[in-house]
Amino acid sequence: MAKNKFSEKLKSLFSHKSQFSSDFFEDLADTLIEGDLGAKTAFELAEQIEKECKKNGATTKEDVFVLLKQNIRSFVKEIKLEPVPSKTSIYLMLGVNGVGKTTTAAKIAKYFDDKNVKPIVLAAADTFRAAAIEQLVYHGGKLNIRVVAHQNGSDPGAVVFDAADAVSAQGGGLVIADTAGRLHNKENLIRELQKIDRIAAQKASEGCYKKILVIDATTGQNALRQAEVFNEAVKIDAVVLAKYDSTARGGIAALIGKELNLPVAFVGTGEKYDDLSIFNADSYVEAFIGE
Ligand SMILES: Nc1nc2c(ncn2[C@@H]2O[C@H](COP(=O)(O)OP(=O)(O)O)[C@@H](O)[C@H]2O)c(=O)[nH]1
Ligand SMILES: [Mg+2]
Repeated sequence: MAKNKFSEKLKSLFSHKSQFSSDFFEDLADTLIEGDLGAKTAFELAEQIEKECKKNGATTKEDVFVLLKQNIRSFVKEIKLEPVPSKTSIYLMLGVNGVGKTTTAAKIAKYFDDKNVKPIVLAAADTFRAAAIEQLVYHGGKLNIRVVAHQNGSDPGAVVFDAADAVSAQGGGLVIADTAGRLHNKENLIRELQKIDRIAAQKASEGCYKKILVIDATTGQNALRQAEVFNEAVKIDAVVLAKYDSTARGGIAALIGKELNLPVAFVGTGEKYDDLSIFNADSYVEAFIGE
């Protein structure tokens, strides 16, 4: 994460307040909003902690901090993605334009390639722009990973179909499919995604189709709204928190966990292929809140 201004703000709040008056809990809510927890969750959380403090007779800063940490930790969900050997896994990368889908698709391909998952095929199912196909072909070339691509403007479902056949023909493997991130309106998105979704569900082995939503950690509340829309359109299995290196807040992982029950699988920490980490809820909370 970028220099963590949020945990510093929190630290300063705790160090300036000598007493835990209702004033303190209002300031705490404001601080939590600045950390990207959203107004609703921030106020609920501050209220909850105030209640727990009274109930448990928590009086010291340490007590209150522990309660805050426990509460936030209870929101955060993690998930481990693991392709099953000899099965056809399909990971469909979803998200609006510019969040980091294509880059993340390449990073995840490299991550599993390093773990010896074979074969891996990148599917250029963002057929809306020629540049998107070229971008994925470029990454595939750099990483020495096969890319299945059709012509610009072609049917994205057919790309996923062919990519799945390519791995199935070799006895199973992993397809990572990039998609277009158009989000003019919900109905359109649902229609566009439903066809790909149907094909992927049909072609993947049982339980091996995962819909992965990429969100941009710097966009705060927008990311929650995007997650809501995509989750409604096709049920999301896992989230990747891209551009985590560029945010000083980062509460979005806790927020989508609390509001939508969505777990995070990976965190993007830069623009290079290796700038991808497995999401760990405990470490995340440590980094977000501080110690
Ligand atoms: N700093 C940083 N930049 C990222 C990360 N992931 C993606 N990007 C950058 O975000 C921009 C958009 O990424 P792209 O993959 O094209 O987004 P897409 O439109 O969703 O496919 C590119 O300049 C990427 O290099 C990340 O984890 N950290
Ligand atoms: Mg893209």
